[in-house]
Amino acid sequence: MLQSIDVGPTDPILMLLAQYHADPNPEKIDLGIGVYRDHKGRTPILKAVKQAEAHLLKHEQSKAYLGPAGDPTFNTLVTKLLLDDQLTREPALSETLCTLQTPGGTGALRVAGDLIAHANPHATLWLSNPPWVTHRPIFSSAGLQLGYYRYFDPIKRSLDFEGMKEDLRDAAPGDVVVIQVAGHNPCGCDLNLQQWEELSSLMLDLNLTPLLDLAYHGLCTGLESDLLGLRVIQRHHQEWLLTYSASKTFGIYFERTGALIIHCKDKAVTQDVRQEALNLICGNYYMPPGHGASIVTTILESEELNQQWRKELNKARLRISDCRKLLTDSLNGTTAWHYRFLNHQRGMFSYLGLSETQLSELREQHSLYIGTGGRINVAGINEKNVGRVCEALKAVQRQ
Ligand code: PLP
Ligand code: TYF
Repeated sequence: MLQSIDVGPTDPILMLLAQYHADPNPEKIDLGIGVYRDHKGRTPILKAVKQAEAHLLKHEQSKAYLGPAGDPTFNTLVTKLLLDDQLTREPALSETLCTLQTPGGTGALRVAGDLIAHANPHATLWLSNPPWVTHRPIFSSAGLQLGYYRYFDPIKRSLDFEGMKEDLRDAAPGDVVVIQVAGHNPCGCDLNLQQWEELSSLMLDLNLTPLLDLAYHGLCTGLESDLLGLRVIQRHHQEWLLTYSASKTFGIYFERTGALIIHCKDKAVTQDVRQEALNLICGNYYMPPGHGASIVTTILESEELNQQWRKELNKARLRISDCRKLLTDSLNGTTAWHYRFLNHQRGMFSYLGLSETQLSELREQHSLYIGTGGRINVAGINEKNVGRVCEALKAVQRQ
């Protein structure tokens, strides 16, 4: 039976990582997969995380099953971390909210996809063009039909907001729009306040539901300012979904920690949505893994660890922005291209807009590994490799 299996395409991020590992060149450079790196190219464990783990080792009482919603304390703390006080403080408002711990942001996206497909099997889910490459398989596996809205203008190399609005006018009532809240993967450009307001009223006019995806909280402009778009949606919309990844923000990638937060129009709908989400989770992974959520809970519950985590996160954010400046300064003047547009990009990624031919030449001739479309993990740039990165980019642009 299994010999007739139809093999789909491999995830391009993982494929790039495999090519990087197979490259024998000791000078190879990985600017592909989106993990934070320090100045030595390492992905360190935060001190706050180590201290939380030491605390857990001593005080954790049980590892009994948590249930499909995960740890209620984690869910409350994450909700408070992300949402406007007003929603979490007032019991009448919090009755329209439901938070579920999930296996990473990816798990939250998949549960959201299953829920949408269950609620409206005819819904089209709108993704940015270009999308985060993993959005496509996650939502297709949930059985959803996909649409794309323009997001990146390849000529101006910035957000194409007019194109985005124009394309979304083709959406049907009941469709869902996936919007990344901060640090767009792969483009590195986000909506400003006025654009969020405009987009919100467009979605209300067209009866579209926003699905906000937040994977780089605190790594773009700051813990509060990164939530700008979420605040706008919270203020104007009755129905929205938020998928949250703690992977980057707490540096706990393989612990698979995230959450799905859903806001519904009233208490009765919220109860039904929550119950159906739990049913869908039971038919899938049954319950999320516990350790990462225990780390986040321990950090957020302790004043001291909370401060330590905020300090470390801020340091990482500032380093990313220094790396972007280092790359831009080193590139400007060295090639026919002007790279100042990179300085307007935010978060872990910069997007160069490179062809497949250029990308394979970078890999084959220069051992430089860059993601689809020319997505660079900016945190992978350091004083030691920046010269070689610039030389390689210069070489492929001569063609
Ligand atoms: N959404 C976006 C835009 C991402 O870039 C990522 C990856 O980090 C995720 C969601 C999911 O992250 P994870 O499943 O590792 O928590
Ligand atoms: O885009 C990236 O490189 C990271 C890594 O399901 C990643 O977000 C890739 C796939 C995935 C989760 C994380």
